[in-house]
Amino acid sequence: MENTAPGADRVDALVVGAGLSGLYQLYRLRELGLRVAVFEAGEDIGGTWYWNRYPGARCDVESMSYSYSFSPELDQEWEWSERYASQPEILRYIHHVADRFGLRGDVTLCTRVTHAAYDDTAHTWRVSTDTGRAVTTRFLILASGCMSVPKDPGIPGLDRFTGEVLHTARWPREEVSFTGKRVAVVGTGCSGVQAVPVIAGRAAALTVFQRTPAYALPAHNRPLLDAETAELKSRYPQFRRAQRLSRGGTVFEPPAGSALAADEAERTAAYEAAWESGLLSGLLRTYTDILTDEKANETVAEFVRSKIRSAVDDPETAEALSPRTFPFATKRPCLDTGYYAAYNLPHVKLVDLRATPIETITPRGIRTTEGEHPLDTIVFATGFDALTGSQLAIDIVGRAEMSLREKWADGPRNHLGLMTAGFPNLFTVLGPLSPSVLSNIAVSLEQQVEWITDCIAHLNRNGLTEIDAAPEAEEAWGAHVAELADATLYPAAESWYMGSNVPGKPRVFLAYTGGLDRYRAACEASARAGYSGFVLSGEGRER
Ligand code: N01
Repeated sequence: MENTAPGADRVDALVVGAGLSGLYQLYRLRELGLRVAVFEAGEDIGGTWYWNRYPGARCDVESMSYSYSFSPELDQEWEWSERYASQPEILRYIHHVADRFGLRGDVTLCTRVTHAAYDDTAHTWRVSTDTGRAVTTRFLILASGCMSVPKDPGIPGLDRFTGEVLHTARWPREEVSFTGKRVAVVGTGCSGVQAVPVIAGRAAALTVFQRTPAYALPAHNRPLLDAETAELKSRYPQFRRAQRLSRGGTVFEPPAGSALAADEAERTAAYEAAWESGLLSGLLRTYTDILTDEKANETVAEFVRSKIRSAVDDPETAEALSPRTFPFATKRPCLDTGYYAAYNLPHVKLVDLRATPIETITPRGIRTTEGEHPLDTIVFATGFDALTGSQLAIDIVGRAEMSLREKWADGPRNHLGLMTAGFPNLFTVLGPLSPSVLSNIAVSLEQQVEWITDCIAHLNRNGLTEIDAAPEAEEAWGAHVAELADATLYPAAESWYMGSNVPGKPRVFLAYTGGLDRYRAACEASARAGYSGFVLSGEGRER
């Protein structure tokens, strides 16, 4: 009897991860009639939205944009309750999709892929897991997330702490009580910025340990009105099409003109309107040169600092919260609800780690150069080994015993962010050197999943066994991605975009800044040309 997924030891395609990308990849490959298995490390599906269930977790792209577009029926039947969906609501949506399209049956939970080795003779991948499963697959698709490996905070003494330790990206499923507790949040990126006001509302005392302040913009979140939902639904197909053709996966009027060409009053009015819009990219969309010209960027940076000064009562705290060491948006800005106002509460305190660094964690709290802060709970919001972390966490060995970890020792190399030479039939969704984190990932992931699905269909139709990135195309793509990034201010920041948040990680800009529209065109052009930039081989035909 033929084996079938998920219990099978032989499948046509193995997908790593059952988040938004992995589930859609499963749906698409099943449509091709393939036997597909999905392995998911978590106890349930949902990926990012399963793991990041910290208080305040919420999407920073509007709900009606940040959702699958592949099913017009799904678009019509699902009702979002808020402008920006909370983590529980997004997880409910993912569960709804999985049930509606019957996806759960092919997902094996609590199973982490640990090794994958390519058999150059059989043209298959041999994949093994932490549960002792071994599966042979023709295609291996890493949908393991662009931010799914939490970064070790690397602070000495942590194992001695006698209180509770939590990480925003590994939040427990059971309720965490902060009542009556002295709580620390370490880290002030988007996760910390979202968690701080909610924890402040529950804890007896909250101390925020900040190394680098963020630019946080107000979400102006609110319930969605029935009328606005109905209006967008009445034109959802056109809206979805516009999203797909857009630069970042969201629909907006492109900016016109330089910030420096505008006079101050005009500029301030534009920034005020953007601030009031509650859109993460509102300020970036005001002028064309915010991300390319330091002086233009500084006008926005100073505008945000002025907002911080007016929101925070204590001038010293306001100054400590004001970012000055990197240009606006060269680290991802945060969308917040009540972040700065939280610092006006009497039981909320900011510790500026630039002035008083952490020396160690003690059994009772955190000791900085200023003294010990006694604590009951420490919440680490210290981020991720982004973009390459989840791929390199798996010991992947391609042709000629080449390991991915060795190949990427100086930074990721691939063609179109999809395949890396020497690792045939291995695809990545939302991986490095693609628009991923610089776009609405709901739109990006659909584009990549559809490209991968079409590619596999093409191989099968033509009796081909393998596709691999061509080394020269990969070199050219890497150079193109770097050249575009170097023309922006992004490399000026130490950020997870640059890999520089993880000690020892190569400092390379990890995403494609050219826009999703341009990227999509490059992917489509390659496919139209019979997958130019890739080497296809097999009995059917060879080139
Ligand atoms: O992580 P981060 P994040 N001691 O890396 C600090 C997405 N996201 O989880 O900057 C003390 O941005 C670190 O300081 P520094 C979004 O794309 C989206 O917050 O390295 N501090 C920084 O302040 C986002 O960009 C949403 O000096 C330490 C913080 O920890 C990405 O995820 C919500 C430290 C880490 O910030 C990552 O965000 C949440 C140490 N040892 C996240 N190590 C949405 O709204 C690190 N830090 C969809």
